[in-house]
Amino acid sequence: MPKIALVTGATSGIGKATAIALAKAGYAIIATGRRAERLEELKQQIKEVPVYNLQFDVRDKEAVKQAIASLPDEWKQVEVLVNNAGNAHGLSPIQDGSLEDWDAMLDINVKGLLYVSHEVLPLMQKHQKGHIINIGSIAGKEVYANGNVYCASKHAVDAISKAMRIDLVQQGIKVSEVNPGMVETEFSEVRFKGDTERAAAVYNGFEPLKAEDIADLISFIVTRPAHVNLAEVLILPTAQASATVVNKQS
Ligand code: NDP
Ligand code: 8X3
Repeated sequence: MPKIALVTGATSGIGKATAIALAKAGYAIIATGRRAERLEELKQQIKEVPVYNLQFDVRDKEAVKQAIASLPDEWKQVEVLVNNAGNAHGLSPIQDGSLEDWDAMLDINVKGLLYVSHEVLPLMQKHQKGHIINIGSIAGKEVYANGNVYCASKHAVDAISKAMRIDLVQQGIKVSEVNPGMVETEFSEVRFKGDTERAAAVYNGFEPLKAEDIADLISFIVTRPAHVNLAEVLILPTAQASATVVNKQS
């Protein structure tokens, strides 16, 4: 069995592109997400290495526990964990926010990342080796109007990543945080609850990042020599200078 990478949220966007890129880099892939048919399609698409699918909702800690425990022994030596599953839900001033949206963002982006890490870390600790890549965001470095709870969830990912790095350094486990700016994926469709026109408008007038750009970066990060850790990377489209400053042409 080649080295193993587990990617959460591999059914779409950054996670899917990362699974494909890491497979090209020679990693066997554990692909996770809720949409089983998308996981199956990905498995068919990746020809280079073995792929193992785990379908679960990262919000459900029992399901996370059971899914990781169910891995066959030959799949248990996970070397790379990409904590990618997450989304924004809504874009409203705090006074108009929806409790369901707030729960979704904090439960998925923060608690989901913790639940998955909690189950995978013992597998890494056993071998005193591993690399966790947490997908944060520019929204974890800055806040912007109406981004309130999404920004809070990504600031939490930033804090958790720094804390993980401190707690795991004695065990030889690397922790990296990748903080993208605007990437055209299903992200805005989810944020705007299926309003594809509003979602597409987010990326009008400039060239956003592609999921593959983030996947390339993750592939680069995990293939550095053992003594090198790219601890934090902010990656932006050329047209983006900050969370709110974008050079739009139209
Ligand atoms: P997508 O909507 O394209 O992908 C989100 C992925 O997360 C899907 O595979 C989805 O799988 C998974 N996911 C969502 N909720 C759950 C859940 N409850 N349980 C399990 N899996 C879940 O968006 P992106 O690829 O853009 O987003 C990936 C990460 O990148 C997120 O953490 C996002 O915050 C971050 N990010 C995105 C940016 C962007 O501009 N696009 C910029 C900065 C960061 P499924 O629905 O099948 O469960
Ligand atoms: C996604 C990037 O700027 O839409 O994390 O919040 S942004």
